[in-house]
Amino acid sequence: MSTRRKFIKHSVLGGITLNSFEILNKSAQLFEPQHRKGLPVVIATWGPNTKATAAAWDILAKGGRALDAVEAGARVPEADPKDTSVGYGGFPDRDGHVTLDACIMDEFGMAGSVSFLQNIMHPISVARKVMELTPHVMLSGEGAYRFAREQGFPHENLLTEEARQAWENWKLKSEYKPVINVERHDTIGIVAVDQLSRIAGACTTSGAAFKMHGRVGDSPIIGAGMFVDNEVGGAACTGLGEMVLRTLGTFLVVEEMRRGASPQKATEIAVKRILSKYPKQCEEAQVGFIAIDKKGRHGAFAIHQGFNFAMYQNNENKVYEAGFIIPQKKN
Ligand code: SD4
Repeated sequence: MSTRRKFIKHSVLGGITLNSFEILNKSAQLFEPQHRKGLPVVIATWGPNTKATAAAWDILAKGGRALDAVEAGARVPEADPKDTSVGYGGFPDRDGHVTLDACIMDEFGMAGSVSFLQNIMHPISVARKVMELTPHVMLSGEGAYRFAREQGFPHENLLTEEARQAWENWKLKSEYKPVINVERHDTIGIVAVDQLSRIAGACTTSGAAFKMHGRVGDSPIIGAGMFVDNEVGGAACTGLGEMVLRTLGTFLVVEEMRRGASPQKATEIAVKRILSKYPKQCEEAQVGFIAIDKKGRHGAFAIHQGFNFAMYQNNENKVYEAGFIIPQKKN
């Protein structure tokens, strides 16, 4: 792990200036991971999601389909009450409602998505049903809920006591402010390539904590929170969805890989696109991308230091630090 990446010292980068960009452009290739290849492989945003990559690996190792693997992986944090940014236990919006967004994509380029879904623990599985059983890509709100119930998903209260308490505390000031790398977990984006080189991806979240009621982020939007193309590879992301929505970040990552960029370089390009358009917002907000290509090479990059990811490959399930542009402030 320690030899896996060479991190550049960023002490020269006090803030985000034009000079910083020039330095970054020169030094970005130093983040290039020393690639292992090898299929199958599964990669997920955030370290605690080794449990999700393990669930996905159980399927991949037996020769299973990437689509089944990413769905199984995404369901792990969805059911975990301790994970406060996905599914059950997710922090609510400012009115106290847990509202969920998710999307999934298979090796045929088919896609399914749900947004603003309430009281259903596994939005990723509802998204898969939208993909497989309807002529549509996306169902939202009440319609998504009704469809889920018709498909046999139970109605559940997803607001845990811990999340309710956090909401009560938030209401004391009612300040909405993006917080970087909260507890080092967040939205799960997960991408897998199976033994037959089939690529699939999934993304599921309770969205930004204490968001406006009705707000939908990047996570259920194909090409924003997640995108795969079976010819090329796949990407997923986490962080402040508005910045990803405006740049269609994961679509950009996959298109850059199509044009020949390594997964690492492609994630760096997507982060730099965001940084160049919204430098002020980037001082406070985090976005991190993960990517893998059809050969099983991977990459990961974020605006701020502190983004990590889980990857299961060659029988090893490990957590790695992503490359970044802005180093953590020293206290
Ligand atoms: C969103 N990207 O709703 C998601 C949530 C997330 O850090 O990853 N928050 O904006």
